Amino acid sequence: MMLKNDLILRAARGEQTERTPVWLMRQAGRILPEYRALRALLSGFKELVETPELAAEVTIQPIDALDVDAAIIFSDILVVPEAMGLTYEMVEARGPLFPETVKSAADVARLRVADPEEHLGYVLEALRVTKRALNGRVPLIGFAGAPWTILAYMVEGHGSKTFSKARRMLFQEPELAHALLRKITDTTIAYLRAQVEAGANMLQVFDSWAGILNPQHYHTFSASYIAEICAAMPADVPVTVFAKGAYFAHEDFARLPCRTIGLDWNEDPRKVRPLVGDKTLQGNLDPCALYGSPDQVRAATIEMLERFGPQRHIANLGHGVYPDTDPDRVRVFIDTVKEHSLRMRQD
Ligand code: 1CP
Repeated sequence: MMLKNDLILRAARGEQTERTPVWLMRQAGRILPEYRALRALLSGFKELVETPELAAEVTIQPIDALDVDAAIIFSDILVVPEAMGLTYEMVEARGPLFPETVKSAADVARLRVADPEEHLGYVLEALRVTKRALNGRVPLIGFAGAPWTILAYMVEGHGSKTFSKARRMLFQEPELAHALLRKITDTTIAYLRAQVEAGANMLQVFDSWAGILNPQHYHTFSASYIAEICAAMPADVPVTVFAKGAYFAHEDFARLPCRTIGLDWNEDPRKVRPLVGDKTLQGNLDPCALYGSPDQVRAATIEMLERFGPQRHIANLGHGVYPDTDPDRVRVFIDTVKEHSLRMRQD
């Protein structure tokens, strides 16, 4: 299947593009009325994630509604711990909850390295259905959580500001942490490779809790495993690593065998560029900028584009779009990227 729009793939590979590609983290979800309408008919989040036709439908909604340059498969990073044997619940308006957590070597021993077709077949089927329905309109992004971020949920059991149980394990029982990270990494490598076979054109690794580690721990317990994952991917599939808050880890980023580094809104791309070689950068508008007036959104977007420069940039927010954002402001953001990035190439 020939892609009609491959801007994001070319930008990720570092090739020249005629304008800057744009998509939004969490573009499929509660910002869209068509998502909320479908969601209201269902028992919950998991039904949506586990029904391939429905997951495909909400994956494509932002392509129709927002005209973004990529689709990201509708799923969650927490399907991986579940496939390994640790079931999650998605508590309405609160977030994920693991009734059982990992506390001991026996707990780690009980977990399996998941088989993608057997334990995550519903995600792979959603990718196949989405791919067919997209009919080459835009590339499809597959994703997984970084092993450290997955460990954080498996040990803590739910979201947390500090994830102090998980960080405590790194200090008290580093060997146990490594044993768990090993199993998560092996599962994730097989899972992401299977996503590519099922139709993903590029991949993103979300290390949402990178920023709470000290630099040594980040290097040892997170970046090293992400590097292994990137190295195990097919050479023609660009990988983006988004490690939120890891402004201390630019040297680790530079060495990662991935094409693109995602930046959150605390980072200045002008400072990061010279530190990461020829990698492409993704990001990084503050999601709160979208609460401004249309003129304010336009101005903030233009300022962001100028900081990144015209090439080797994939425009996005610095984290997921907040659910109460007005889709019309999102459209202003997207249209401004398209118009202004053309203009940047003319003068
Ligand atoms: O019913 C709902 O609408 C629940 C909200 C929701 C949604 C829409 C959750 C619960 N997950 C998702 C989908 C999701 N999760 C996507 C979909 C594709 C997209 O449009 O982008 C993606 C990429 C994720 C990835 C994800 N899940 C991350 C990494 C990215 C990030 O935001 O940092 C994390 C940390 C999660 C865990 C998770 N799932 C859901 C929530 C509320 C959370 C965060 C919990 C916490 O604060 O710790």
